[in-house]
Amino acid sequence: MVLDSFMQEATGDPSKVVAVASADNEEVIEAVVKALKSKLATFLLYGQKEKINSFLSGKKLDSTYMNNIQVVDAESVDDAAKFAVQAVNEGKADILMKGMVSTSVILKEVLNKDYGLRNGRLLSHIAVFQIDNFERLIFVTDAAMNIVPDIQQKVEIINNSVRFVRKLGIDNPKVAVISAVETVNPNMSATVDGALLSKMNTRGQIKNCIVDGPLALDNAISLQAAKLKGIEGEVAGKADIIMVPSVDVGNVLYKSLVYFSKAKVGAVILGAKVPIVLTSRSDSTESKLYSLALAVRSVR
Ligand code: COD
Repeated sequence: MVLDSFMQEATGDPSKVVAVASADNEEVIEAVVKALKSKLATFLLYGQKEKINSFLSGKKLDSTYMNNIQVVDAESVDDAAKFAVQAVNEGKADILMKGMVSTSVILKEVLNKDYGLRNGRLLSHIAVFQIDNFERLIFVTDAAMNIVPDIQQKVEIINNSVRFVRKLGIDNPKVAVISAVETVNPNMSATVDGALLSKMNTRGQIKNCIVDGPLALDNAISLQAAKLKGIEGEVAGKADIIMVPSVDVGNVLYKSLVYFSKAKVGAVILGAKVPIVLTSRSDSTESKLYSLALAVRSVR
């Protein structure tokens, strides 16, 4: 399974509508245009209308594509985020995408009690990595939303990720709850949570997946490392989902994979009324497209 296969599955039927918060930026328009050309979705673009139109006119799109774009003027970045979230709430769009707006600004709009996109569940982030010379996709959660989740939030983060991964075709994903070590140390809360989550899974409190923890990253993803340490079980060395203890750990893992390993990545926020594409401003066009494809694929 590779990210391009999700891309292929998501293209060709542009029936889903994406509301983009703050689209007045060349890189964002670049991704939108590529998505339009591969018939991934149609777009509602919020931001400074003149700027958006001038970027679009530079792309010389014919009317077939222009008919699939609507530009809505928003004076400020905050307004663009608010209008895009409201559009989703009113059923005008199926997916929300972050443009040139900061993560916290868009997330605060998403969490707004009056017009936000809460669905009674915890919202959490998942990133899907395709890593050269590594045989399977690796899912990392939560690298962007929940700062230091407690045990109940970790249960919800696992549930969100399992629901998502199952939609992509992995029926019984292996979830590694990672920490710096693979033994329980009462002074390291991530190890204690790992053991609890693992037990909750064997007792049926977390379903549709196999959870093991605590595991260190090496023995979660490498069978050889797991064997060397004498760690057995269905997850050690074979993890699909890496659940990190905090946003700091997740963010460093995300950026290490992208910058050191040149991994390909797509990412979405789960648990809201609709999937939210929350790539960072520095992410490549390719990464924005993979994220859109994952979002489209998960609502089909
Ligand atoms: N899911 C559902 N509801 C939530 C969540 C969540 N993950 N987080 C908060 N809420 C609800 C709370 O229950 C409350 O009702 C309301 O939202 C406000 O909660 P606060 O006061 O904790 O939330 P904020 O607005 O101060 O912060 C929420 C953020 C998501 C902005 C905050 O958690 C954050 O800054 N996260 C990290 C974002 C980031 O910088 N990522 C790294 C780079 S990509």
